[in-house]
Amino acid sequence: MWRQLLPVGRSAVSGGYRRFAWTGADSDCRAWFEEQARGRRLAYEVDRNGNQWAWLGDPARGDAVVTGSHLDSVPDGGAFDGPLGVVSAFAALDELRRRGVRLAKPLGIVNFGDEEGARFGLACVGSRLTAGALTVGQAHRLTDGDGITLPRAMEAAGHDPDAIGADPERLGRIGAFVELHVEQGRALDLSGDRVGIASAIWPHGRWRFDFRGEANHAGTTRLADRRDPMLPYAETVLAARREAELAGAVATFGKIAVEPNGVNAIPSLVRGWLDSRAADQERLDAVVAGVEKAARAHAAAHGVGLDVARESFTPVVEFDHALRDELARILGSDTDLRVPVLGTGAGHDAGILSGRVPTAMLFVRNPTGVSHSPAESATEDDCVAGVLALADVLEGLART
Ligand code: HGY
Ligand code: MN
Ligand code: MN
Ligand code: MN
Repeated sequence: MWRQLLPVGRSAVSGGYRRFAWTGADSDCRAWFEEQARGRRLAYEVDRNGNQWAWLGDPARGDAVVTGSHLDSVPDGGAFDGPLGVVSAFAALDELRRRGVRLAKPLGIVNFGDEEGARFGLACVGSRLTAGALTVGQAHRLTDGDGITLPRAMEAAGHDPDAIGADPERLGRIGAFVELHVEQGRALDLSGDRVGIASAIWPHGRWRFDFRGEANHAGTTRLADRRDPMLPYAETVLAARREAELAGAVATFGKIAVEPNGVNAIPSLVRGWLDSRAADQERLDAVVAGVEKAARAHAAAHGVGLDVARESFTPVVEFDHALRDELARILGSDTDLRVPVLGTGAGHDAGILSGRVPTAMLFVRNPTGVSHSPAESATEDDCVAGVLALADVLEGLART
């Protein structure tokens, strides 16, 4: 199963993945999901927002136990971020069938669309739409780097963009959602454990910094006559690192757009995106305020204009304590598996659903700790431990 998915959207050069929402690679991933569902005689459907669902039992009965994750990726992403959760969901179902478990509740497997937001700039579009955390109007205005809007991209992939919208009835039928995900960090590697349970997702967001200067000739414009936006941008990137260190948080300027983007032209515009995350809101606010203050001072010093806009924000997510404790109880009975509880700075669909549906996450050890990179890794043994832990959890939550 895993091997069939591996080649989809993979670069022969870097070994990284490029599976952007509503592209050919995304369609191939969706075809794989449908094949896995139908091959297991599961009821298959695509919801109004393009998320894919596979059901054992009728979800209309309610109190369903659902597991899954996403199949899309960041540019040049790793093999496990997202797909491990979806593959493990199907493998855990296979394990329940092997055990002969009789389920008292409907069991669902989901692939949430566009979790990474790599194409349209907003993470978790499929789950946000379903949860009503993104309006139809906001979604229709999402546009990719080539000026293609989300509705047009959906339509080109054969999905009706006018059908999108909140789906409270669907969420109302879910009694528990458990997302298994490769750990994006080294906590399990350092603690020597194969599997962990998530306690919380840090508050995090994305801010856009537009530095507006004056395009001019790189060879003939005296330094004193320049209004070069690249300079305050560079100083702001360094300021972000200092602010993050001060607050014990993280801050990243990982994406930049330059106009006119010519080697021999002083830019007219430098657009940079800040991704910042912290263990609590106070620290996050301190980082963003500090970066914005520094950016305004540096822009003014270079005679450059500055606009700052918050593009997305996700408040802290404390996962459902009762469900988290239930997972710990279920897994705790599995004597040879210690299962620590850990927080994360990574956003997930589980974070979006949390608060609307009892939600929990399981993490599988990543020996490199690296993610959003081809170097992301997980050993076969740890992946199997993750599948067995997920099967235990699903059995414990859905059994007669
Ligand atoms: O950005 C994130 O934290 C997630 O991987 N989408
Ligand atoms: Mn990711
Ligand atoms: Mn992910
Ligand atoms: Mn996720």
